Amino acid sequence: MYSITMKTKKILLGVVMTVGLLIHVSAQSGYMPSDENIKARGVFQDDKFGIFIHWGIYSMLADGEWVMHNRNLNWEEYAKLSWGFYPAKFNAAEWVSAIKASGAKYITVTTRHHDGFSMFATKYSDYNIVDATPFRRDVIKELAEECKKQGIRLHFYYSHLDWRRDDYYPLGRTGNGTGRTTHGEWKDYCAFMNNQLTELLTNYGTVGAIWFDGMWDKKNQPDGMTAKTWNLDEQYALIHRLQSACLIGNNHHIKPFAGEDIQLFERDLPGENTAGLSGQDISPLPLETCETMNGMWGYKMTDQNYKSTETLIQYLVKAAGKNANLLMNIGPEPNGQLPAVAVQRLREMGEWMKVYSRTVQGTRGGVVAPHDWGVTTQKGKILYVHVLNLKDKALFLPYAGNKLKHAVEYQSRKAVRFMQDKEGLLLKFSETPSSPDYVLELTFTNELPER
Ligand code: JFZ
Repeated sequence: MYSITMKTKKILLGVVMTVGLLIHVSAQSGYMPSDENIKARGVFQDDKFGIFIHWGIYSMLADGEWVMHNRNLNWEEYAKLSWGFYPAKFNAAEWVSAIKASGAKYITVTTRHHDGFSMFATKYSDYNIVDATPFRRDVIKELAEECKKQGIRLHFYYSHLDWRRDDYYPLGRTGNGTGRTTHGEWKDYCAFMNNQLTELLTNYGTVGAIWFDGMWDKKNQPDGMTAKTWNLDEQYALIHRLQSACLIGNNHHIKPFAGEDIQLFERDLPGENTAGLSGQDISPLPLETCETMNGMWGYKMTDQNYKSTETLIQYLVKAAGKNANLLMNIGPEPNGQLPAVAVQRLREMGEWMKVYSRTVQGTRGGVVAPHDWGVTTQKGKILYVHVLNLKDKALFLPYAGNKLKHAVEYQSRKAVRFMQDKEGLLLKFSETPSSPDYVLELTFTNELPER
């Protein structure tokens, strides 16, 4: 009798310990986003448009943010760049107002990229903008204060991958030629990241999102893409504990892990994969795709191949039609200025947004699926039809079951003739649709369903 009880107790204890361990190990596995987090996801989707900033000491070499890896630069030699980094023309107020003028609602800035240099004041490494440059200013702090002042949200890019530290070990596919001869412990690297994330989520006010990147570096290792290897459960739980509304996104190019609040795509709209980086399935999380204005993320002197304002507007509209945000990148110059062409693009996008922002921001992907001719967005009973590419003076929309009350050209408010039957709607235009985006506003009798 006694031995059975003991045995039962032991089993019970074992079960309790296992459950405890499971809960501990996978802290974010049963992740239930807080009410504030859910609300922040809605705000994020309403924002629709953000500006990505890739800036670091690599900008001085003017060959993109991958220069350390691409040219196998020795980590000790590369570090000497920092003592020449004096971005005399950096002015957070100018950045934020130029960005705001575009209609973008948030900025995602690189706090630490793969080269391992921290662009903020950190106690956990001397290799940072305050301790290792003559500039000695915490540009992330200045940006955070200015964003708050001008009412624009701030997101932090944070690299999981490091080409410099020796506790980033075992190495992955990149950064093998930066001259590391010693190696430390992976667990120390994980602790280092969490310490820095704690600083970023404690010292800079409200952080809209943490944008992780670099896990893909260990794709070649059997466990290289697991939450366990990267300590994601603890890391994500820490972030949500510090700021529960902070959205976590990770540019790992695979299905989101538990604890992530948004799903990221790179250089392609969700569902497209022309760049070969975005083959992942679309999850129910809010979506964001990032794209460069020219061809590179970090400043590259020889890359002046900027996309036209028309292309950028159409890209934003297409993202909105696919229910995704667009994060459009700028690589500031070594002196701290945004490239003049980028500022001009921002201004021109802003001109368009002054008129059309309501057909994009605050909307969701429309009930009529994206097509070659364009996309739709919607809010309540209103469907915005964005005709991006059509030579005809008429357009058929395969949507029935909701009576159309009236249709107008968005800007001129001129009525658009239409016919509706059980197969859908035929819209007839008085002119051929104009570029970059001929927008129609359709008001229905009932709320539009989600696509
Ligand atoms: C990543 C970064 O490496 C890049 O520097 C930039 O920050 C961009 C937004 O995100 O881009 C990638 C991601 C994955 C691969 C290459 C570049 N990959 O899998 O080889």
